[in-house]
Amino acid sequence: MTDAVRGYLTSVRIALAIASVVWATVAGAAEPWGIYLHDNQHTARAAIVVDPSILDTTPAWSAPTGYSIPLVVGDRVYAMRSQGGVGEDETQVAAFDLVTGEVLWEVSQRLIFPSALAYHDGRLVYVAIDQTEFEPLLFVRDAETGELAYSFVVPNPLIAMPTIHVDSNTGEVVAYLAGPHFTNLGTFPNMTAVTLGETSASIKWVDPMYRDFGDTSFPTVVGDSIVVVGPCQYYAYDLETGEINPFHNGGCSGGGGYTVAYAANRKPGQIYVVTALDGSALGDVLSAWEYRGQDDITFAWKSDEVLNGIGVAIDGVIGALYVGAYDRLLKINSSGGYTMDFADGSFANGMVPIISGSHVWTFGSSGAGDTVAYDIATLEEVARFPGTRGDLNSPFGAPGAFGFNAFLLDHGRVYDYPGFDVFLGPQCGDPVSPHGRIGATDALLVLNAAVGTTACETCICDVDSSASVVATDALLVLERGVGLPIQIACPVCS
Ligand SMILES: [Ca+2]
Repeated sequence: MTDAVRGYLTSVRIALAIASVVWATVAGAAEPWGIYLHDNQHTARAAIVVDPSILDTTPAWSAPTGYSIPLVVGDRVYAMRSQGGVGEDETQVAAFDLVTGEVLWEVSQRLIFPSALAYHDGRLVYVAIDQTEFEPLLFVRDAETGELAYSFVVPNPLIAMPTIHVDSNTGEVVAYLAGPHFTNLGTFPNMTAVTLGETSASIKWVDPMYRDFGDTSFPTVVGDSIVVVGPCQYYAYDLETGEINPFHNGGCSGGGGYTVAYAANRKPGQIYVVTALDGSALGDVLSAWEYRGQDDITFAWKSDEVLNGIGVAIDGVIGALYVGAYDRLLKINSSGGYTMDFADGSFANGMVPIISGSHVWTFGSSGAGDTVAYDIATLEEVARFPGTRGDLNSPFGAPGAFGFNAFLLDHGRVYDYPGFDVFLGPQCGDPVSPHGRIGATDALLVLNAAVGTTACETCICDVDSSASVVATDALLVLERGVGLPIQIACPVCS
């Protein structure tokens, strides 16, 4: 390497170092998948578009055994490995690099039955029984460093997943915790609202009464309410006061629970419930409820299909609903509840499809099955990826989560099961498969893009964020590919 080239590269690196401050900000602004099913309405629909046909069909990396329910925020993945009730085992919480799988931080705790993680505003929140004090605690952890911000004693320990909601008027941040009333450990409130502060928390309200839902109904934010359901028994709580509206009583009772989805963009908004409507029902059905306020929730329609899914995905464009029914994936009209179309297949019990762009993703039924992506309009199969959670009995039924040109296949929250797999498409400086690895073929493609013989988006090939793809980009990719510690960062895709 000549002195002139070396000097040039040094100046490029200085420019990169300055610019990386800006890029870090931009990357953090990308729309996250910060909670199971993407959002507090549990639409199961990503805001970013991931095209399954451009992803490698072998994983770029896989998380260690037991890591499940991955959350994606920018270029990071957060996940937990639950001790799953195994007394001598510990629980781990970790942050991974989305592209390389590098563990950025990992902490171990002695916990009993931890909830899944929820990400909110730079923090991770979860609930578990502390094995030392034997107290139910809510933990708030800094997502950047993994440091514990604080813990707080809560009245109900067996939470599957907290829902973190910000009051749009006051800015108050509240965690809603749903759990079973009667348990082997004692009797607990079904629902608690906890206000989360910077350095401590406080109880906002508690519903001390017995209700017919358990920990498997993850609280869904519906307008000014929080909605949870058990078989035949549907409830809305006032977000602010905890006042309850048992808006449907189908005559049966028991625990358990299902997670409802909410279409907030409809007028009026519509709640979708997949469970028994009444004691005479042969199986779970999909019903829709119009929401005009905490005290005004009315039945709209029900589908006649018998389902084996536990939730729906809502298509944001035409409002169609996607749900599993044993050997069919159903596309259901959200205005009348009739079946518009279906795809044949063998779908996992308790599946919740997820949507990104114009594709709907599903789990196959057996452990040896695949995760399959369908075109949302035609229900034609587009791509399949090896692996599925199968028919395991778990309230977490979604195939996974999405990041930038990335799909994270979740094998389910089951003790000792494989960790999630990460399937990647083109990344910054990494236009050519295999993705997650930068090599000479990547540099060659960037060079071809620089001289105009092939096309490459700036978010993949403009690795110094100069707003154009030139020979310098190819050189930087080549240096990175041979192992030099070159920092590369591309502008965000338009
Ligand atoms: Ca590559």
